[in-house]
Amino acid sequence: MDSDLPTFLGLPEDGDAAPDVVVLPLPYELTTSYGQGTADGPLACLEASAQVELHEVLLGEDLPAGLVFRTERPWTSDAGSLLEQLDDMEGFLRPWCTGDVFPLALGGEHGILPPFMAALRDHPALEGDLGRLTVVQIDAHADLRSQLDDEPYSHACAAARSLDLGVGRLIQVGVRAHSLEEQQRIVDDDRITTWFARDVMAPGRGASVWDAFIEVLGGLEGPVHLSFDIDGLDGTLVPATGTPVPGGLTYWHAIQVIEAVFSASEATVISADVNEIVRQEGSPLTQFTAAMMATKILGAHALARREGRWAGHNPSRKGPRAPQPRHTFSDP
Ligand SMILES: [Mn+2]
Repeated sequence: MDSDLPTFLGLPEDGDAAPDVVVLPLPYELTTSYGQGTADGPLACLEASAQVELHEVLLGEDLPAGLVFRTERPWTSDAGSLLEQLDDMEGFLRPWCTGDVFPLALGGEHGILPPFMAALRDHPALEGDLGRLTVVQIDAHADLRSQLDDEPYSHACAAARSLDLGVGRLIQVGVRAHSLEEQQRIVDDDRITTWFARDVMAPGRGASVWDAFIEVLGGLEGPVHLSFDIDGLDGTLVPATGTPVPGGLTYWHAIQVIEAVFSASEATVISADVNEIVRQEGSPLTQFTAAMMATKILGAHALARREGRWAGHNPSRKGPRAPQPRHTFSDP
């Protein structure tokens, strides 16, 4: 990549080596309802990542821990319409969703999730069925609206559109700002389980609810995508994100979620995103927190590989399989 663009963790990268991990900056911002600056967030996160310690305690070594990391050039699109932009983003992500490489996207608005789901449709671990995928979503918001300001692809609808694409199961945690419509969808849609912040973070009894949630993550089966909206964290940790909300997860709660999903013995985390990153001026806290989370995800992935919980090409796959028809947002 260009020497003027930062690499993740500031590591030197060999553009000729086949990557094990690819970091995909998605400076996408179209529908943010309150804050501004998610388009610059991925770059801010990459810059801040140079200050993150490389040592991962669980690995007992420094990242990249023998893996080849690659930081891709940021996604860009000059498409005129939102739906065409989503098509472009799906095309940008798709080559990294073949099962050989672990893709970690840095957003950008949470609206990146539906194109990521569309790009995963050919992932060998899904065996042609997006219904095999579980999405674990850390978020202050449910993102289950049918539309926001007449826009069905608003970031406030990201989880709903992903389910519409066929995602089989959605597990949300940290939700504490949602609408009546979203509450109804959580109740009505059997695919959704929501662990509300008011339950898992309740003083006293919250600790046992949290333990029950972590146990559910440990029992996950099959392919998993981790979607980490940083506003799921308490607003004090990410004051610059689009819609910071008090009452969210602590740093250590988030670490526990990441470690639990990556260490689930019957599950494989095939992809992840950290989104709604906004550059904080005057203090690097927001982008540094995001960089810490992204680093933790890659450390957990490295450990999963070492412990044989990364399938790469799915061993259960039997012979060649017809590619899935490509999903187009602009011409569904
Ligand atoms: Mn979100």
